[in-house]
Amino acid sequence: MITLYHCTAARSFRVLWALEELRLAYELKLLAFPPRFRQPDYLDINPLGTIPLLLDGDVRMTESVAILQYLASIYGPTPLAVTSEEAGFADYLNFLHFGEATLTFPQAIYFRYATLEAPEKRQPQVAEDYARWFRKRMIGIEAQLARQEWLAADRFTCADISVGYALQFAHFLKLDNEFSEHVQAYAARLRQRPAYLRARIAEKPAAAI
Ligand SMILES: N[C@@H](CCC(=O)N[C@@H](CS)C(=O)NCC(=O)O)C(=O)O
Repeated sequence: MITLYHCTAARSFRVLWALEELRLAYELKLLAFPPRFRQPDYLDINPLGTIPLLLDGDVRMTESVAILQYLASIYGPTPLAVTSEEAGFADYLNFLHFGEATLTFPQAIYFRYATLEAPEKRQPQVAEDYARWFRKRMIGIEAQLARQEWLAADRFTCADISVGYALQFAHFLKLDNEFSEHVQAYAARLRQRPAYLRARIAEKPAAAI
């Protein structure tokens, strides 16, 4: 049985969404955010203190995008992955990682210094710089989405889950006010997916380990 440690609306949502797209059975362990402070016993299971944590037999993984690749490889074949034989393979890899490394990274810094820290430790200038950084990096998907419905291989894939989470996080942080028309339409398409909606329902209960 797959076990996913998750906090509502955190990066682990990528994994939850993929589990629902793949229709896999899983146990969801919902934690209070940030777990390192609010659930210190979690550090016994994951010394990094971060989520996601995925357990699958002897497998133990902590990187959301790597987990998407793992699930699609181990529980595929699935159209969620693009193979090296397909024309969209390079786009697939690029956007898969763009979602986390280029889009979510500056959002996380913004979140920390605008919201998460205690008021006396907030850094408005740092927050503003990283908000700007995030907005500028959106150019990396705008051109692609002006030409096509999905980021790679003319179908919904894990690359869309990776970037889709960043767009959802942007909405949560109110960093989505300058999204282009194409990006807004893309975000709306993502939100209509049945697996996305199931994942949103699954993360609702405020349970804790
Ligand atoms: N690159 C990792 C980042 C994991 C990460 O930093 N997760 C955040 C939540 S979105 C977290 O656990 N933050 C709480 C903390 O660092 O204490 C991934 O994509 O999974």
